[in-house]
Amino acid sequence: MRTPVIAGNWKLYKTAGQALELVGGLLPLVAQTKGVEIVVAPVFTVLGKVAEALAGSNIHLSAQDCFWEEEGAFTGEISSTMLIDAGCSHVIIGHSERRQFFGETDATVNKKIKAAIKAGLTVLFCIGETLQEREGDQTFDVLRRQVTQGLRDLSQEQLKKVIIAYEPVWAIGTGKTATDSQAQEAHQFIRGVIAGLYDKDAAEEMRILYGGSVKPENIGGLMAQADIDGALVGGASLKADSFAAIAKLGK
Ligand code: G2H
Repeated sequence: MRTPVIAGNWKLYKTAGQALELVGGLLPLVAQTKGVEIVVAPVFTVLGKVAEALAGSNIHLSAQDCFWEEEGAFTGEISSTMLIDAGCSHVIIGHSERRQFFGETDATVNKKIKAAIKAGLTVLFCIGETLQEREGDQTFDVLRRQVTQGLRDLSQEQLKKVIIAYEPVWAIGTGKTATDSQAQEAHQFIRGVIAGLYDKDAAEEMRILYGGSVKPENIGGLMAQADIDGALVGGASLKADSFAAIAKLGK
């Protein structure tokens, strides 16, 4: 059985005070929520403070990105070891906003995933097609390429530290969610790619999350799909009540 994951990607929101207020509201709401891996991903500058607030709780801390080198002359970057030092157990890598606005490629995603796993982090590895790619009937080619290249050279043992997040770019922050069956079709395809790259056991174990305008109103239908193991939530993770409601609907 795959433990579901509900992860909140706070993106570029929340100053320290706002982040602590959100966590303070969330902690009591999910304290009794069991059988779901709950994760929040604030901005770098508040990681340490949020880590202190989450200590001893059932909420895991994630960063939104990391660099592939451990240290060196790389102005502006943060390494996986530094994220662990700040209290993180997870990191998001390859989010479509990083691919779109910050030059992230399948090759840089692969380097980051390898470095993060080597340091001991669990990776939330994001993939997904754009609207143009979907309309051009390229969805499955794009997903296969992103999975194959992103996971290149990872052993089956290392793969256990990876959670895939399928986020169709056209559904991110737009209010347009993929239908339950569109999402299921993509998730099933991704699981098949993992089976081809590794084996059936690896595919069965892989958690595959859906992301893109997930809300309390649509999480139930998504979670009812056989290959959907949770959600990466943006907008709806910025309020304690909506994120807690989503976490409670995890299978
Ligand atoms: C997709 C998602 C979180 P939202 O980016 O990663 O954001 O739920 O706002 O579409």
